[in-house]
Amino acid sequence: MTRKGRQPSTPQVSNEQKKRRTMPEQQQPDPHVPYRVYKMDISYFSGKFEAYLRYKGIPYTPVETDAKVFKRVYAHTGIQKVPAVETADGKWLFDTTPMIRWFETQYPEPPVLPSDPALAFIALLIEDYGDEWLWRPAMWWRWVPRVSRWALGWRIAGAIVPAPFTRLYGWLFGQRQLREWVWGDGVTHKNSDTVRDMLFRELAFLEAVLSDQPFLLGSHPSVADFGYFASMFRHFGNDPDPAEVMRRQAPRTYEWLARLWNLSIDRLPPDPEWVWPGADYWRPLLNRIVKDYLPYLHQNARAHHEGRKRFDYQGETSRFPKTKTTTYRVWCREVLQQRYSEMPVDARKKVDDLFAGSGGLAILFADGVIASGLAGRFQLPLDPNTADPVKKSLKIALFGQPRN
Ligand SMILES: N[C@@H](CCC(=O)N[C@@H](CS)C(=O)NCC(=O)O)C(=O)O
Repeated sequence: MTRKGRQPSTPQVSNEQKKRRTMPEQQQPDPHVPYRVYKMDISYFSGKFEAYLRYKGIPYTPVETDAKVFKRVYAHTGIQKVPAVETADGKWLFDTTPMIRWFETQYPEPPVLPSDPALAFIALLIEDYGDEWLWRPAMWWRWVPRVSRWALGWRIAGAIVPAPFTRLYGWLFGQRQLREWVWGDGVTHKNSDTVRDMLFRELAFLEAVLSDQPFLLGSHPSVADFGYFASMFRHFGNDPDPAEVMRRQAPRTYEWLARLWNLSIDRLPPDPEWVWPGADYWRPLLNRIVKDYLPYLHQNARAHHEGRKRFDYQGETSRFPKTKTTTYRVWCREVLQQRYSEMPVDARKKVDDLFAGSGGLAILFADGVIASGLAGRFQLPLDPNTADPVKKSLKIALFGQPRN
């Protein structure tokens, strides 16, 4: 694998799909096409986003990110993170959740949100849970086992620095990840096994739901699938230790990863058949959302509001002392509150009734709306005239930008 050798320029869609997606009925040429997608091939969120684009048949050219590309992404989006998108007419997009939202406005078929507003809200909530709550165990499984830390550190280093420095940089990067996301972020020797075991609970849930239907909410993938896909595809289904766990304990999940990655809509029934998450095997996940994830979002938002850089998270099944306060996740909570409030009354009632069995959704609104101050930042596409080209600090240039 050479540093600059992996920049395929072929759009990742068949000609048939291209025709279908790029020539909608309106006959207008799409000024945004083709998209350049800056990504890293072992990255959690790049995997999520590419799976989405592939399923929708949206033509794009993947560009593997190296130090130079990171610099460009930073200058245009203000954050050194992938995936990011540059459109053919020079617009920029970043962050998978608002990007998917924007792409849905451009390419509505097939929709990745169920038509029932109650189920659509649940899909968005699961997407967010997958994105944010599964990040910690994904970091644990990638960076705590030494084989994985060395292999992945080296792999990432190969994309960023020239050959003589890859081992050293890979080692430093592994240490940075442990400090930022594991031992420096509320994982201790006492709760380390709990974080490791979060994977087993997710696999048990996925195996149950996938034995009944091909995708989490029925016959077609929804944003709930893409949210879960992030950790499952590029981390748990890929890294040396959890990939073997998955192959042994969760073969249906392993199969779902390939199914989603290789999906084209011609192979699906014409009309989606969405399934309400009422079966018993959903309860453990609904409990985790209500008793762990939403309390985490609430406590994080409070800490943000009170100007605390760290807080002691306490949920039903876990405790993360001195975890870092994350402004981005204050924004995630705001978005969920907004989506909930946008639902018609009967849809809200349906959602409330479902979550009542887990203790109810009141926690989503505890202390009301706590503003992140980030709302304007995620209006996509970014406006090239108002976005200041951002200058990088030396710290970001040397150590990257782990936090949003
Ligand atoms: N919320 C963002 C997260 C993007 C993100 O965290 N990307 C990681 C790779 S998966 C990254 O670029 N990290 C750069 C770094 O750690 O320096 C999204 O949904 O796109």
